[in-house]
Amino acid sequence: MRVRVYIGLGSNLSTPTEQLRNALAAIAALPQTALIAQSSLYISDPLGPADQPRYVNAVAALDTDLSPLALLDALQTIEQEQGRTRKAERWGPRTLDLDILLFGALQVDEPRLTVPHYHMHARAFVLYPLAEIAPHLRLPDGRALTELLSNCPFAGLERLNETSSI
Ligand code: A4P
Ligand code: MG
Repeated sequence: MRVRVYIGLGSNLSTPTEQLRNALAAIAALPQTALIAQSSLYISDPLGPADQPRYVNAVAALDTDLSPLALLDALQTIEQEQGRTRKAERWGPRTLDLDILLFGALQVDEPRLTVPHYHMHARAFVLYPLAEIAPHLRLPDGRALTELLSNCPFAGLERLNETSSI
């Protein structure tokens, strides 16, 4: 059954805008999946260790027949293909991070997968791109995206135009 899914994309190494554009093309090519919408790219101040480059973030909407874990596997394969190496440091720099933000109205709490993504409700670099492509969205717990945005300043974000590259 087709489910509407939202993916958060992030990168702060190796030409992040290119990483995100390549990842969006790879997501669009996934089996049993259609890329429905993609937000603008945003530059954002790093959350976590401050001694790392600024991030580029975006959000994509997909419709998929894949199960949540099959989609996670597919996204992790894309991360690996784009040179991601997992390091011990939490929230450290990375070439590509693909997070499943929402999977329809599903709530998942498994060792490999927590959905909704645990910090999405408080992250400007997730909420503002999400609002661009799904302004009327509600989380599975009933909270409206507009309500989350009103508690989350746009500070530290910068929207890029389509041809910009960093
Ligand atoms: N996992 C559990 N739930 C999910 C989900 N909903 N989507 C598991 C994707 N993966 C999920 O992820 C660790 C494990 O989480 C995966 O193996 C998967 O089974 P990871 O990508 O290896 O680790 P991580 O991303 O370093 O850790 P974490 O805690 O997920 O970090 P976040 O929350 O992704 O934050 N600052 C800015 N400005 N922009 C950013 O994008 N990103 C981070 C990473 C830190 N600071 C940032 C940004
Ligand atoms: Mg992650």
